[in-house]
Amino acid sequence: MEDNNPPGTEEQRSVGSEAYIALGANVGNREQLLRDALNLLEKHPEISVLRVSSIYETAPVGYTDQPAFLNMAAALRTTLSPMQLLHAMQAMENQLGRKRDIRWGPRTIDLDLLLYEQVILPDEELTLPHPRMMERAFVLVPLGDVLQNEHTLYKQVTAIAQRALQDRGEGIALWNTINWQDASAHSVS
Ligand code: A4P
Ligand code: MG
Repeated sequence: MEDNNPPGTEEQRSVGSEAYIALGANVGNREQLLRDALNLLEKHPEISVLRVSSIYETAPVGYTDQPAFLNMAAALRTTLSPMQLLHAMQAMENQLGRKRDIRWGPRTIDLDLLLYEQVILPDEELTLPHPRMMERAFVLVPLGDVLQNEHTLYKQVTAIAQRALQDRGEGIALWNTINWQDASAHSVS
C-alpha cells in the first residue's frame, strides 16, 4: 500500500490511525489553554482533530488540595506512531507552559494518550490503553462524547460516564460546549 498523501489534506482525515486523548487544565485561563492545545494539535501536519467533547469542570482527584480542573477529550486521526504522538503531545504541553513539579499536582495543561487503535503497550514511557483511564470519571465522561459507537469500550465507557454525571458526588459538571468546526475556522494562533 502506498502512503504518499501530503500532510494536512482532506485525505489525511481518512488515512492513518485513530487515537483518543484526554486534556486537563487547572491553572491560568483553563478554557483558553484547552482551546490552544486543540489548535496546536490541528496545526500539526500529521494530526487531525476529528471530534471534541464538551468541556467539564471536575473536582481534583488524587492530590485534592488544588483548584478544580477543566477536562475534555478528543478523537484524533494521525499518521504518527503512538510514541511519536506522545512526544508531539509533550512538546505541546511544554509550548503551553507546562512545568512538571508535583505529580498529580496543578498543571497548565496535561495531555494524556488514552487509546491508539487497539494497541496494547506495557511500556513505562507509554502505557496503552492509559493505565488509569477506566477508574477516572473525569476521563470517561468526556471520552464518552467522542468515542465511536462501534468501539469495543463504548458501552462500558458510556455506562460509567452516565452514572458519574447523574451522581453529583463525582464532582463533574458540564462547563461549556465547543463547536469544533467553528472553533477551528475562527481560531487565532
Ligand atoms: N506515560 C505513560 N503512559 C502514558 C500515556 N498513555 N499518556 C508517562 C501520557 N503519558 C504516559 O506523565 C507522567 C509519565 O507518564 C510521562 O513521563 C509519560 O511518559 P506526566 O504527564 O508527565 O505527569 P502527570 O500528568 O503528573 O502524570 P499523569 O500520570 O499523567 O497524571 P494523571 O494520572 O493524568 O493525573 N483530577 C481531575 N479532576 N482532572 C484531571 O485532569 N489530573 C491528574 C493528573 C490528577 N487529578 C486530576 C486530573
Ligand atoms: Mg499526564
